[in-house]
Order: sequence, then C-alpha cells, then structure tokens
Amino acid sequence: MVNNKKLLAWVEEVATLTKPKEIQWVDGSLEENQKLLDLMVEAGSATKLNETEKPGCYLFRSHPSDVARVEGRTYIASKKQEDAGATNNWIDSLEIKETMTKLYNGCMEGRTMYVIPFSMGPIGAPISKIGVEISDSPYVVINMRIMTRMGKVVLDQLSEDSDFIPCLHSIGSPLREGEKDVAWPCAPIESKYITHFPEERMIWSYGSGYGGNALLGKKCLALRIASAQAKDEGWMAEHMLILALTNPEGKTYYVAAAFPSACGKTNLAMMQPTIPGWSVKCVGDDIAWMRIGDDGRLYAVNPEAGFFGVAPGTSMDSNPNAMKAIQKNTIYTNVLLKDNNDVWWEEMGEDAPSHGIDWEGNEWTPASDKKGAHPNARFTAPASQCSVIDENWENPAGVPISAILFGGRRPSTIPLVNEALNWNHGVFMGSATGSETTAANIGAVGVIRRDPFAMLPFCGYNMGDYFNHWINMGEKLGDKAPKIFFVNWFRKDNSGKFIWPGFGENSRVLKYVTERIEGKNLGEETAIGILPKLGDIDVNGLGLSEATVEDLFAIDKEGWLAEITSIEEFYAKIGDRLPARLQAELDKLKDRLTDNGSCGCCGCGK
Ligand code: OXD
Ligand code: MN
Repeated sequence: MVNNKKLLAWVEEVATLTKPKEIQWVDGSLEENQKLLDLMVEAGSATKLNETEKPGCYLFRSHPSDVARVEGRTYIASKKQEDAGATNNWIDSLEIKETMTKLYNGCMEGRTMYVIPFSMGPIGAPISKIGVEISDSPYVVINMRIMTRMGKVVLDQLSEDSDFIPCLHSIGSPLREGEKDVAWPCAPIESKYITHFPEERMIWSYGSGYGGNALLGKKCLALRIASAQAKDEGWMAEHMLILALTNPEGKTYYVAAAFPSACGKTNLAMMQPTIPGWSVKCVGDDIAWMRIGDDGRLYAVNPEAGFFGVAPGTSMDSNPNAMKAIQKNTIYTNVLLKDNNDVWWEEMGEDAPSHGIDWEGNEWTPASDKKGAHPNARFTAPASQCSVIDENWENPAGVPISAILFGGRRPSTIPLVNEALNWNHGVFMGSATGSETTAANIGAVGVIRRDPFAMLPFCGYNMGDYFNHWINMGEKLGDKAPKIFFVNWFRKDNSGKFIWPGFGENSRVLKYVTERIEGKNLGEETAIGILPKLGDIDVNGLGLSEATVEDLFAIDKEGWLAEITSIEEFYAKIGDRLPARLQAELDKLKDRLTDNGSCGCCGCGK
C-alpha cells in the first residue's frame, strides 16, 4: 500500500500530463519480470536466446540512432549558468521545463506507464538514496531490475513523508489509436533531452531508450545528481570501479579507480591477476559513493546492483569473470545473433559465425563490411552472478579505500604508473585526466579530450567547484587519505602497438601500488611524480626489453610541455572557479620540468 504523499501526487501529475493507457506499479518480482519479457518477445522487440547456451537471456536491438549516451543532448538545468559551469550543457530550468512539458504532453498515449521505485546502494544503508523512475519503456523496467535494488522492497522503505528523487523518463513515442508499434520506439535526436535539475534533485529524460539516457539510476542519479548532493553533504560520488586486491599473505587492499567510459573499468574490476598468490575481487565496476568513516578513512559503496558492460572486446582473455557472469539471466543489446540463437560480438575470442543477424537486424557474414555488434553493444547482468564478487560488496558501511587510481587511453607521454607527490598533486592529476574518446557516447571516436576524474560527462555542477570539493575532502582526510596514482595501460610504440599487455598483467602494477602503500622503498621522485625505478615492477615473462620498460616510464619533456599547454587551455575554460591550489600545482609542474626549477631530466624532483 503506497502512502507516500509526494509520490502519489507526482504519479498522478505525470499520468495527467503524459496520458498513458494504464499505470503499473512495479513490484520487482520474478513473475512480473517474466511477463514483461514475454510481452516484449511477443511484440517483436526482444528475442529469447538459446535456453541451453544462455538460460534466461534476451537480445534487444535498438534503433540505429539510439545506441549510446548523447552528451550533446544532456543538460544541467539550474537557475544560474555558472552553477553548471563551462564543461556542462547548461539550460535555464524554467525554459527547459516549458520545452519538455510540451513534449511530455500525451507522450505515453497507448503505452503503459511504469512506476519503478529503486534504491541506489544497499537498501537502508546510510549512504543509499531512493529514487522513483516513471518510464513508458518495459526494457527500462527489466534493466532497472538488474542494475538497482527495485520494486516493493524499496517502496516499503518510503513512509508517508519520506523523500525520494523523482526521475521521469519517456521514450517519446506515443502509440496512437490504430498505429503499429516498432521494435525500439524513440524520438529523433533533436528532440531527445536528458535533463538534470541538481538544485531540485530531479531528472527529466525524453526521447531515448538507451543505457545511461534511460536507466536513470545510473549516470543521471548516481553521478550527476549525486555528485551535487555529495558536495553539499560532504561525501563523493565518483565514476570509479572498486576492487579488492589480496596479497599472498592474505592482506586485502581496496582500490577505487576512475577511467573514462569504455576504457576497461569492468575488465580491471574483476581481473584475474597473473602474478602467483594474488587475487582480485570486485565490489563495483562503474560508480563509487565514498564517505569518511568514523575512523577517518574513506569508505566506498557501489550504488549499483548489476553490470552494464560493453560487450565488444569482452572475452575469456580480457575478462573471463565477466564472460562467466553473463551466461545466464542477462540482457544483451545490439550484439550479433547467431543462427543457434546465441550471441556473438567482435573480439569475443571466438571465431565469427559463418552467418548471423547483425545489431541492425540484417543478415551478416564475416564478409559483410559492417560490424556484427555495435561498438557500444552492452550486456546487463546481475552483480551477484559474478563469481569474484567481493563478500563486502553489499556492506552498508562500504569498504575502506587504500588507493585511488586515475587513468585514460593515452597513446603517448603518460607513464604506466605515476604516484602523486601528495593529495593536492593527486587532485591535479585527476583534474588533468585526458583520454581518447570511445563509442560510449555518440560523437567522434579516438580524439583526446580532457575528462577530469573521468567525470566530464557526469559532474552535475561546476567543475571548478568539484575540484575544490576534492581538495576539501583531502583536508578532512589528512594523513588517512588514500594514496593517488595515475596509470596508463594504453601507451603505444612507434608502430602503433600497445606496449603494455594490460588485462591480468595489470596486477603487476597493482602489486607495486600496494607496496608503495606499505611504504616500501620503491620508486623515485621525479618532475612529474613518483615513478617506479627499473626493477620495481616485476616484468618477468612479459618479453619486454629493458629499453621498452624504460620507455613506459620515460619522461618525454616535449610531450609534457605540450600536455601542460593543453591543461592550461582546459583550466582557462574552467574559469574563475578553478581552485588556486590546482593552478599552483600546474605552475609547480611546469617549474619542475623547465629550467626554472630543476634540470627536469635527472629525476631529482625539485
Ligand atoms: C557507462 C559509461 O556506460 O561510462 O558506464 O558510458
Ligand atoms: Mn561508466
């Protein structure tokens, strides 16, 4: 029995505006889920996969225009533009409400309006937040059931007056009397809007049914709205995986790591270390909510309950634990359908089938000039199915973080691993994160862009204020602050080949990180940070020459000076809310690299 006044009034208000055929309060049960899946199979928008190979799995194909997040149509709505800042698409709250209200008018005609109560974070945990998504997409319902804790259990948490974050979503495709539905209804790109109201803690999304545009608990709530809440309430909402690394002596270190979208976070989060005696367990693969615990340390919770991972490139080599986790009860979107009703994608580590149906629903053979799976094809799978899920992944208190990693796809200049000299230098490193763009967003792929803290598309407020929040958190954490490292698995040699093997071999770098945490006398201070010395990272058996290893850590002075120019340009864009302490870090780096401060090449670190 729903008695929350705000919720009841909001549901009625939305129904009056959007005019659905019916309203369904989602309870999250297995039966309800199956009914929705059966309905979608019957309607031709889902394909049930081979029950022997992939029990409980379904395939969906999206509209070709609706295949990824649309950053260009994603907005931060606030009263003042400076509160959204230069890195966000700002829109005036009143103006966008007027525009979107017109779009929402009658937009659910002929469709069912689903009311989806969900919790980001374990139900009832102090850091968790309750949201309610209203959506006219059954695909959203079944995905939210995997990605969040959802349904009656959450509704039961809401008393008459308790608060929640309203998340309104419509695919923007009313089904008028006599009209035939399509497999993936959505609105054209120019009328898609993914709008966040951080001041009101509210989300309005229209026109897209895909991933982060539509599963509003994920990027919209757990990052954009939560980041604004976190700043106000003194915690952090970050685009970070959380992993548990255990050494041969049985000591566990929890590490949080921020990488831009589609840079291998899911692979790292559940990697299989190649070094004997070490193991990795996964707490989360995409988002970390972190607060300072009673002991003064930073504790992280994964607010999600599932993985929404990129399928292409996922294989038994790159991520065996993900491959095992997605064999059952998984939703596949935009992968290739094999003739035996199983799925396939590029770089799956399995020969391409001689024939199949591609992500656009067309006949496909290896001779086709198109890819079988879209590069941003996804799997949605329950985290509980991951055999290396950490025993503390649902601990309401979170896990204590010993190290924070930042990283990106950088073909040159940035070393394999570089430790920050101190917290503020680490914040500087995070703020200067750059990466080649990927297919996770609609737009150009492979272009280097600044993606501070991997939060460029996800920070719900002014980036300068966000940097400042990081500095403030460091002050509160003091000597309990985690150590910060910058890693780059993607450096290339002159022939364009990746130098570092990556994947399970990244455990060699993680081992070094834990040794630094333990204060082992490894590494040396240089102009750019603390770099490992030759021999500090075990590269035995990798077949890398000494010169190649040296290359991985070489300070390319010209490259760094160009990097500094690019950071300066980016900082200029942030404007007057850039914290002076970050400008000072940039100036110090420049001094250390040029003749002003030191020779910049002998590693003296001055
Ligand atoms: C994601 C993304 O889906 O970052 O996690 O785009
Ligand atoms: Mn992500």
